[in-house]
Amino acid sequence: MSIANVKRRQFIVGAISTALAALGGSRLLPRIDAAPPRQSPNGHGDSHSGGVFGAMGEVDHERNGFHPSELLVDFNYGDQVYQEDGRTVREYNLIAVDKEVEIAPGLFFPAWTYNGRIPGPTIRCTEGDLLRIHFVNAGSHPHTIHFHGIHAAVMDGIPAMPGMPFDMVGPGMIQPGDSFTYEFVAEPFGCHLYHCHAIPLKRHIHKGLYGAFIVDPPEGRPEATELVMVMNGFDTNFDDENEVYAVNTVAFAYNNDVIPLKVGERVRLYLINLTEFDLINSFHLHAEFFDYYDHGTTLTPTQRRVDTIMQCQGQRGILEFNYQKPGMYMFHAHQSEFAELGWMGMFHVTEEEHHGDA
Ligand SMILES: [Cu+2]
Repeated sequence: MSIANVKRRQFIVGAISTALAALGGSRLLPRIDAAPPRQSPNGHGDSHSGGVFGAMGEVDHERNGFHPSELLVDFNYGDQVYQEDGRTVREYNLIAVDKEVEIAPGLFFPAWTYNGRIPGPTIRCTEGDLLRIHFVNAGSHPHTIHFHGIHAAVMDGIPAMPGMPFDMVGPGMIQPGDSFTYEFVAEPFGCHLYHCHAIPLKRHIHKGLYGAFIVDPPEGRPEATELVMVMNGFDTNFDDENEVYAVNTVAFAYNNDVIPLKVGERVRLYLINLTEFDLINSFHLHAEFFDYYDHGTTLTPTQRRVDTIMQCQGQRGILEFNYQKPGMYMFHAHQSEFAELGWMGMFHVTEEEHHGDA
């Protein structure tokens, strides 16, 4: 890590700590009044209040065009759905657009996006459905969509190789202004992802061209409150290291808008790692344990009663848990640096119904 990087990171952490010292966490408190006290009894923060993570100011979610609380529960089952030859067909429209996204208060990132949001739409279907994904490249660079799953090479969304025929590698990079329809049968069931596979790959992924791809088993899964979290990071000075980390893009989003849960309700969390530049990312749940389904491709857990899992880039899985006691519970990357730079949030567990609102 260069000295410039250290300074950059120190600046961001410093800004966060300073902000909290100034706010004393008070901005958080009105929204989380059932939380344990986080400030000194006189209502003013003391010098230790930097122990609460957060960020100064507010991200303008309206300007971004998406809200992290909505991304959690926004499942796209198809822009058009119909039957064809005895099979369910789901059509989706994905458009690559360049867009400046505010990833922390006042910090704007020149992103490349699918449909103007990071992560892109959560594509959801059932195993065996036929998917038609209409891709339009309205961005300034060539892009593709590469889906994780089982499909023909021609639909794999990789760059074309010199001399290779179309039926071996497909259309290759979709140039600005061009379009292509990816079509395949959704399999296997699981928690998957899609991303741009244009070259240089790390730049195209890191810029924001990725999303969750959830394929439900034909028999479904037990009823649960379902959430999607895509772990990501942002290299704001383009030195191949991240300065900001998050789930669903906005640093500390779920500190500012805590995620309401009900005591005893089953929570199913689709977790996907799309962090570039760092070898692994992780998820740690406070004060509870979860079952984990690696890649989501099984109906029985691949790990039971763990409170931390790690994922390399592209790895993903399903967490299932339920909180037994009301309270405010943290979740975050267990790389402390990631947590302090934005990748942490809170579950607010109460006895009350929250009507599925996140
Ligand atoms: Cu791309």
